[in-house]
Amino acid sequence: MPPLRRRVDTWTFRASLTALALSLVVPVPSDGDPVSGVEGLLSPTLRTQAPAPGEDTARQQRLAWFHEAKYGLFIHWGLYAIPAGTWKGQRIRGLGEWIMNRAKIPVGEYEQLARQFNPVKFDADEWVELAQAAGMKYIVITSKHHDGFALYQSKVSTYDVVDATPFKRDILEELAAACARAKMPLGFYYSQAQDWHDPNGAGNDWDFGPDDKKDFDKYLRGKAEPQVRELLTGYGPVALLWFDTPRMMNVGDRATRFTDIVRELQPKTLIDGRLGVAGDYVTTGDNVIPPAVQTTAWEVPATINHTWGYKTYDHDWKSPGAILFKLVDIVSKGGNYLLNVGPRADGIIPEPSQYVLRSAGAWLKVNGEAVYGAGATPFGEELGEPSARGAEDVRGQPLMLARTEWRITTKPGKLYVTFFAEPRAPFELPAMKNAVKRVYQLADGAPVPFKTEGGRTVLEIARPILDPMATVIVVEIDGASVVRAAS
Ligand code: JFZ
Repeated sequence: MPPLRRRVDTWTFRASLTALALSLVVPVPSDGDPVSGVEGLLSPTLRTQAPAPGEDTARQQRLAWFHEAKYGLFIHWGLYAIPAGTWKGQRIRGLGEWIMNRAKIPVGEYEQLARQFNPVKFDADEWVELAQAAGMKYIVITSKHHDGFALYQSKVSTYDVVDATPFKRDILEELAAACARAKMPLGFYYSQAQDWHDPNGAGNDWDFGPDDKKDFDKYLRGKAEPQVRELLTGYGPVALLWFDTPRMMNVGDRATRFTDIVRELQPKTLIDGRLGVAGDYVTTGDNVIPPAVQTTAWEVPATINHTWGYKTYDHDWKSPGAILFKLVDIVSKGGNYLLNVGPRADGIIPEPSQYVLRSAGAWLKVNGEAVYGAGATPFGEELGEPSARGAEDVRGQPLMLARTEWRITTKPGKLYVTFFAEPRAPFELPAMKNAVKRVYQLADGAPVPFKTEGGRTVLEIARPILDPMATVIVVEIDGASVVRAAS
């Protein structure tokens, strides 16, 4: 594996701080228009009430596989992969999958793309193989994005891959079969509110006028709800439904109608945090990693470059080391990482994103024990510290400065200390009451000498450090979990 150095993205941290600080007090825009600066806000559902007590146990059971999985593959694919960021010779700013909206492309023109959609190189088994090689434990694909085009055969609309394209193959059916063969949980992204193709769907004001003049429930009942039923009845077990941008969903029972459909048809299916009512877990803002441990289940949807849908000219890929730092950072705070690829119009996942995913996957093959099913840090000092000058952010919250040298993840009786840079020697763990039984390098089992000084465990980590990208040291302790001691 090439020892590419991680790049520390301080913007992520600052945005995430704001997100967490704000999430419970500040009204969040009803929509996540990703190009207008709302990145950094948690999805609105974090502000909604806690579920009923009985509901909580059912939810915990549904979430068991999700907590074990930790790392998933997001796939944004649709007609937008054809223009891939350029319309009539103009590069269109913003996200690739938003091109219809950003360029105000009339429905009649955009839907012509369907006639060109012929991804002859699409091979569902190859996509699943990539996810496996990447060490990812679930897949979520766009079944219908905001543009309204479905990647499967729908009976309530002909604007889908089987009825409207020369390809005529049901992509979700093929992917579901490949996932079933590989025992890979599969979930579907579904844009429940925005549908720029339907006259009554939210979001398309250039063809259909303002949203508040539309018969939005006609769209929900005529297209969105039946399509979600189709997804839950035609493709085997659905691991989760990933709703998004809940515009106009907080009226009456609009959001709970979807919850009811999901619970009725597949009670084990997870619901993400962007339906419009609380789902099974919290979805953070895109690419936003919270600054501290979160106790509710949560997931970060994230990009490797800066777009979800493929754009020919976005080459700013994060390195494997940057991805691994984010993954371990997220796991050490109790979350999941849903990392995106945007396949090209021919069905091939861009080579640079494959390289990043496979490289990180090679590391996970050796060090995955520190990630899968692992719990959050019992400490927190390693995550960051408040600015020494007492500075505050724009919202009056203490300004936190991220630390990025190491992270801790946990399993009963074990601490996994992952170093992203060679630590100072000797390295001191934060004080704890537990006795330390054994310390070793995860990758090769080599013992790490240690001693205890005034309640603090001091590790003598070999130099140069085993893997300069990320080295995991396992600390076996007495007792299942850390009992903190005054430092
Ligand atoms: C949404 C979509 O609009 C986008 O195309 C993509 O599918 C992404 C995963 O989700 O964009 C959002 C939604 C919510 C936030 C930001 C971007 N948010 O809450 O910060």
